[in-house]
Amino acid sequence: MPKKDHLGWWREARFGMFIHWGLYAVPAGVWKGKQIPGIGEWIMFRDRIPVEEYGKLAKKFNPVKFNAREWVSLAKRAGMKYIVITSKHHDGFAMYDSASSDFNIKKATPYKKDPIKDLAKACAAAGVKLCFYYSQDQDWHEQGGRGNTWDFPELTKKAFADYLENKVKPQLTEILTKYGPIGLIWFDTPGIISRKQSLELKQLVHSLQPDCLVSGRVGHGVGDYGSMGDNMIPAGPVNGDWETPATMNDTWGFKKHDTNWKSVKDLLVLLVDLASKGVNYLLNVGPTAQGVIPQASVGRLNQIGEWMKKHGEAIYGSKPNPFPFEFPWGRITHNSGKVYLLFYEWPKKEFVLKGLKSTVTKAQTLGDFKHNVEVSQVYDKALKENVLTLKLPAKKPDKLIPVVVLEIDGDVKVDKSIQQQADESIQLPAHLAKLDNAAGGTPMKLDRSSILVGWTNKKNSVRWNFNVSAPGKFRIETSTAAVARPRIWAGGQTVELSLNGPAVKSAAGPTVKTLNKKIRRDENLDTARTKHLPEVISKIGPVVIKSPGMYTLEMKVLDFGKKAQNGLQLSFVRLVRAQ
Ligand code: H79
Repeated sequence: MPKKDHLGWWREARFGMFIHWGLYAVPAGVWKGKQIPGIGEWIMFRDRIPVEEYGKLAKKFNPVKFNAREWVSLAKRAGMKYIVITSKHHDGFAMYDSASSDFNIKKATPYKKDPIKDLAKACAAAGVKLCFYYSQDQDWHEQGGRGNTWDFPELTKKAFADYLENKVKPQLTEILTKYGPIGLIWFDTPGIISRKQSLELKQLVHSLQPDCLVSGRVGHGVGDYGSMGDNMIPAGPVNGDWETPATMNDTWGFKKHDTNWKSVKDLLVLLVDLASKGVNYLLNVGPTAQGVIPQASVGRLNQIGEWMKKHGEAIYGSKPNPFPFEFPWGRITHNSGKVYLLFYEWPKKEFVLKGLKSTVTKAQTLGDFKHNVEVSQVYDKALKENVLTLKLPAKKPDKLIPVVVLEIDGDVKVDKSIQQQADESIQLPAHLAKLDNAAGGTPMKLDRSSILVGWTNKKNSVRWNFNVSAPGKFRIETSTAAVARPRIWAGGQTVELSLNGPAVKSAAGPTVKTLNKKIRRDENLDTARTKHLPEVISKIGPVVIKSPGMYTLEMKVLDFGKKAQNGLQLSFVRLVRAQ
């Protein structure tokens, strides 16, 4: 077993480079003149390419432009602390010199060299942790591996066990003994592997390199840390150690026609959002068959690196958002004695944060120009709120995500109750709802990405208590999610929202307001978080809140509709100021 603090470097790192490099970079998304939809490294599977035909790609794989030092220095410049490269993907091809399978880069390609050897050397020299992706369950090249049903229609448990013994374990032994210390093994897509077999692989890794971590996808929850789904950005806080693997466009392996690159701002938003939840960001590049990382990726990583150089202290080794909810203006991380405000939008002059109980002794912008920021802190007795006000310079201190660091006395203390935000919106995330599983049976629960799932019974309901300081007219918005496969959003439920307020002595009107609404696609939630796993906003209301005080919003489902196989999957509800 790894030592107690074996996750130390990984928690500190927060940001790593994923490299998907293999034979699939040769067709690069095109097979026999046709563009093949989906992720590039799945081309063999999507087009049911026979093993023999796919194997011929090796003859065309000659990455003469590969330069290990350039790749590693790019990762380092971007602020990435570890590199995870595909040692063998689902296609079964070893990207290193493997003694246990001839289907490898050294033996089968005109390149005739082992690029991993160079990469290991360059990583060691640069102080970047080298890590390996290894597909342990799917192997489309082997009779005993899972996935290839066109060459091998039948897969028995016995054949799979033989494949583990004859290919997986020997290859793991190779990659853990030939290249020096390895940071982690990134297993993927456990499918038919048994719990016992997952444990065997984990034990093998630890027996060869006790400090090498094992990714959650080794299967059966036995990994050293958790792995979110591909491109899954949680909607709220998560418990424990997690990592999200993510793409810069819509593929992992190189595809020449995929130019759907995320903006640098969106990539940074994802890094910041994940850091504020304590989740590592493993951002992918897909080099070409010549060994070149696409310029679109290089340019973006260089810009991310510029930002990291100036603002890295808000990311590396940071602790997550101390508040249990998110803010519309940006994200928060913290560290001993310091709270970092990372702004998606730079406020106009004045910025108000409610609920910070710690005393702020100093505030300053990070970056090239360190402005001292004027701070005022008051406790509003009537509204029972801590109010922090910052006078910010008019000029944005960074064009992408400016950061203000607050120095505080001791550990950060916050009011965890839901407050109306400075923009007068009220954020009611699913993870802060009180769940009433009145129906019994399988309860509603939060999935690993903090989305409420399993709401399939009309007897169940959810509710939030929150404090309103600035009453008025509000629109209610629900964001419903597609988290299960197929990843299509399914609405059509009819919900009832009841807003219960305090007893009002004046003639302020009714204190209970009920609204019904069919959940429909009023608008896609257009955020960096929801690019791959869509969410849909449905607008309800308006509703008028006449006086300040504590309110309860209760949500029920009157009808689940016809399309919603998974019931209603809720990300959040919010009240937004309506004119
Ligand atoms: O290595 C990357 C992916 O190849 C791997 N995980 C990341 C890190 C991965 N393995 N499986 N999946 C992702 C799920 C893939 C699902 C799909 Fe498809 C592949 C959707 C489209 C192509 C399978 C084939 C389902 C539909 C067609």
